[in-house]
Amino acid sequence: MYNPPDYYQVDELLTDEHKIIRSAVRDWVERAVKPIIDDYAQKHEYPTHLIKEMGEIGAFGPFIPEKYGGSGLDQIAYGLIMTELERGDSAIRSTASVQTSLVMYPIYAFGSEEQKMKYLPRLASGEWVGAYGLTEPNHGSDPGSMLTHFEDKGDHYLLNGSKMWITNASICDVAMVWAKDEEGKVRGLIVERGMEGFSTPETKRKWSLRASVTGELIFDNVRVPKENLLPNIKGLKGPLMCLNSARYGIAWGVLGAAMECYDTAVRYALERKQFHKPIASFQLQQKKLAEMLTEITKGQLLAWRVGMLKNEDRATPAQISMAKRNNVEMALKIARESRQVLGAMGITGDFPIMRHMMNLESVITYEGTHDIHLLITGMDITGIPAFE
Ligand code: TGC
Ligand code: FAD
Repeated sequence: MYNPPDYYQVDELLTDEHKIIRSAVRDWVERAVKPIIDDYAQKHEYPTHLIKEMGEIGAFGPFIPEKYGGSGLDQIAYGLIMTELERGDSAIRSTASVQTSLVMYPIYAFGSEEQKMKYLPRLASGEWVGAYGLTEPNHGSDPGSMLTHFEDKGDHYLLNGSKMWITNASICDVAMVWAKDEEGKVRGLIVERGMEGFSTPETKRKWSLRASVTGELIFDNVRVPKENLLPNIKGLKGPLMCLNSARYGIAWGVLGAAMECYDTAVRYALERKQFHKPIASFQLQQKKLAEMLTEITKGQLLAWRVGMLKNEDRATPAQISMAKRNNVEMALKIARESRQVLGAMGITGDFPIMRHMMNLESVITYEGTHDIHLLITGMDITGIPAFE
């Protein structure tokens, strides 16, 4: 039975509703994700059958109002759901992050009422899968230099360009695409599968997030209906506001990966004997476990506090960057240390550690690299942007 660490009784900071939601998602992950996920990762395949189930358990749009198919929950509930999903695999949490924070959120925050009614309920239920196109082949950390653009052709927009490294690209029904208008302003367009000139080749041979689909979004003279433009946002701050929400979810999500690795390492250390004793009795192994628990506890408190600030609409982008950066690095270090506790067994698919470790190599890069988040903190301290 999984017994997550809670060294500082962070549970006491949660409501009964939070605990019920967490427990329901945890049960689902235990039942539907954990038994199959290693096979899918080994095969480099995405378990598409889980998408509808994720919709059913409320993993899509938990903080979106019920009127639009969401659950109307707070940010702590969103975070707890992300933790449980990522305990299963970062690929599962990625799908929920993209759907919720990067596709539903911009439609909810910047879309027309017609757009909200058309897209949000279908995305919430998992009937439609969303993708988010910001990164381009030559513009990753610097999305403001994007080349994807559209022209006003009177009764429609004509979209050209390409996006790369896009989660769920080849299985998406709708893509939230950020492109420049004729004045060079970044705008959001909802592109639907089936629009002529829109293709989504898959990126293969990944060593990380192998149970997730990654690909390109290619726009070759795509005619996008005018009603698919998000009316209420202009400029790079639009896509960056979506990232605030997704980065926040990641700060919680990676706690799940870290806890799963820690839990595996503790159990193994207590059972595995060398030199006639459990390896847990050696100081070097205890140091690893003690440091892991310390870092998880700090990460929990960061995530919880930034969530409470977010509930009050007071969390700054820089505070969110700090939580994402700290917690992802913490989880990656814990995965690496846990792998060592298991010795050779740690490299096999019999344990979840190596899979988490490889996944976290993507998580530390996407949604803003580790370096970019450090520079965001640096800018917040000094007032001086050091990006260029
Ligand atoms: P800069 O000039 O600083 O800012 C442009 C405008 O945006 C505003 N702004 C923000 N607004 C809201 N939230 C934020 N976090 C914001 N950061 C900046 C800013 O105030 C300004 O507004 P205005 O009104 O003055 O125009 O922009 P810059 O071009 O210098 O870039 C800044 C930088 C480097 C921090 C930013 O571009 C950045 O964060 N780069 C990293 C890119 C990134 O994170 N990409 C992620 C792609 S999506 C993804 O990875 C999904 S993975 C999905 C999964 O599977 O889970
Ligand atoms: P680059 O920007 O080229 O950076 C390369 C290196 O240079 C990094 O170490 C970086 O930190 C460093 N660097 C860059 N600029 C600076 C600077 N100013 N100062 C110091 N160092 C710097 N994007 C989407 O839009 N949608 C998605 O759904 C999505 N899903 C993804 C899924 C996966 C599996 C992966 C791996 C990526 C995904 N991404 C997605 C893209 C991701 O957001 C980018 O990879 C990320 O923003 C970094 O861009 P880049 O890879 O082009 O690296």
